[in-house]
Amino acid sequence: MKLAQARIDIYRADGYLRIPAVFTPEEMKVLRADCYAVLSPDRGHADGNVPELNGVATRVGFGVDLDSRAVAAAARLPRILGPVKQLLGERVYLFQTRVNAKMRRVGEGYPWHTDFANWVNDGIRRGSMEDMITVGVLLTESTPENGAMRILPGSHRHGVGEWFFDTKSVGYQSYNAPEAYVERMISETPPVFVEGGPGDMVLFAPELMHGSEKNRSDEDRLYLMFVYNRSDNLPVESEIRREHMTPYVNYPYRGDLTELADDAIATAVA
Ligand SMILES: O=C(O)CCC(=O)C(=O)O
Repeated sequence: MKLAQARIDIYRADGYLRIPAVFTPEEMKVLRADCYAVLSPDRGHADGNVPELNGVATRVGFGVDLDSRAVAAAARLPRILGPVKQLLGERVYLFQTRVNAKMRRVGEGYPWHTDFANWVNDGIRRGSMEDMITVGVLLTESTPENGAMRILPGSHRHGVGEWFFDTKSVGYQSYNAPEAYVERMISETPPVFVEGGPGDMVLFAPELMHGSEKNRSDEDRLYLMFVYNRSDNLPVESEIRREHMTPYVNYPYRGDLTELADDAIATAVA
């Protein structure tokens, strides 16, 4: 798949782009089942999972593709890699795969931040929208009540923004935006919820401000996230400034990605 110029223009102006109905219901069934399995302590790479601060559920499962052939295939589908290569260039690798789980009633939120404030501290030097991109696949409904991601459209134009080293909010080391900066940014651009249903996709830039509230509903909310980076923008080991609870935050394989066939999820599980 290739993005039409009008969609590229929206992405560049707003720092994000929603694309509805990218996956079929059958594909979603497979991906969702695999992602739930990854969130359980029985997964192959159980050291990829990070718990909620309250300890009652898994918050994020990293390295999802290591335990799911369907997810590994999804990350290489032309529907995703086509647009990613249009925006970043031909040589890209997977920087990170993760499931952001927000379990019913217990899944906590995320303070406002830009992802690149975190990744620059993981040794990545360049985080513009031409260098990196996150592709989020909605595995469930995403609503304000169940903790849909909120973003500030256009905020990527401020670059990585202000940040502080936060060891408290979420239970692991992260870099979040100071309150006064968030207030200033919100007064400039009102937040927008990333609402949608299973199979929808959202692309967003590393310098886009975003965050979310806890899940107050009786339904789980799950996103499957793929982060792509240009192959000439690898992390610089000597510039890593935070420690992780799991080895799979900076994805361990760095080979250039090539597209599979469009039915690769079905063939991965056949
Ligand atoms: O999953 C969410 O609600 C927010 C995700 C987020 O902020 C992130 O993964 O950087």
